[in-house]
This record gives sequence, structure tokens and C-alpha cells, in this order.
Amino acid sequence: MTTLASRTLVLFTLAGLITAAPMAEAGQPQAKVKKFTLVSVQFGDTKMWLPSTIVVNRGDKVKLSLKNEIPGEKSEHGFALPGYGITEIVRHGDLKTVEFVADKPGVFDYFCQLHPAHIGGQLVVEPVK
Ligand SMILES: [Cu+2]
Repeated sequence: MTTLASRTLVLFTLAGLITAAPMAEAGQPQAKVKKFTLVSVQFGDTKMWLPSTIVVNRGDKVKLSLKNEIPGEKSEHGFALPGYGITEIVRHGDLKTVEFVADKPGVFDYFCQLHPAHIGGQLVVEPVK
């Protein structure tokens, strides 16, 4: 087999693996991976997590990337989502990632556990129809 032919075969094999992956979850046809980047920002004196609402379906695998863009050498902010047992500290310049399966429908608050005035948001987990 020529090098080109073997490379082509490898590519098709990889493509087959990639397209076959979602079929492995055939038992949960609506479950998807939902990725969000949540950023802590400051406007004037107000600090907040954005976006302030994220919506997923029950059963989705949720991947959150947490960033703290509030300036300051010692800038540390929290990210708590107690409904899913999550509590993190995010330093300026760090990237934290959090993963969980949204197995409970409902509306769950997220906020900075370090600063009560720091505005958080809500995770909405829609029941599967
Ligand atoms: Cu904070």
C-alpha cells in the first residue's frame, strides 16, 4: 500500500470513529455535551459572572470553563453551584474547568461564595420532553 493510500485509510478510519461516537449513546438520544465559558467581569464597581443564564437539558453533560477577568494581582473569585455540589476558587489568569451531568431538572443559582455583592446567575436544566 502506498503511503498516501495508508494515510487516506487512517483518515477514513478516524472519521468513522468520530461519527460512530454519538451512536454509542443511543440509549439517551437527547443527551449532549454542552460547553460554556463563564467569565467573571467588572463594570464600574459591579462584579458579575457572565453569562447570567445557561440552559441545558436534563441528562446533558455540562462542561464549564471558568475565567476570572477582574483585574488585580490578588484577584480571586469564587464559583459556587451548590445544587450540583460545585465550589471553586478562580484566580485572575487561571482557567478552571468543571464537568457534571445535569441529572436534576430545575433552576440552580450560581454565585461567588467569597463576595456576596458579586452577581451570579442561574443554570436552568430543562426536563426532557
Ligand atoms: Cu467574587
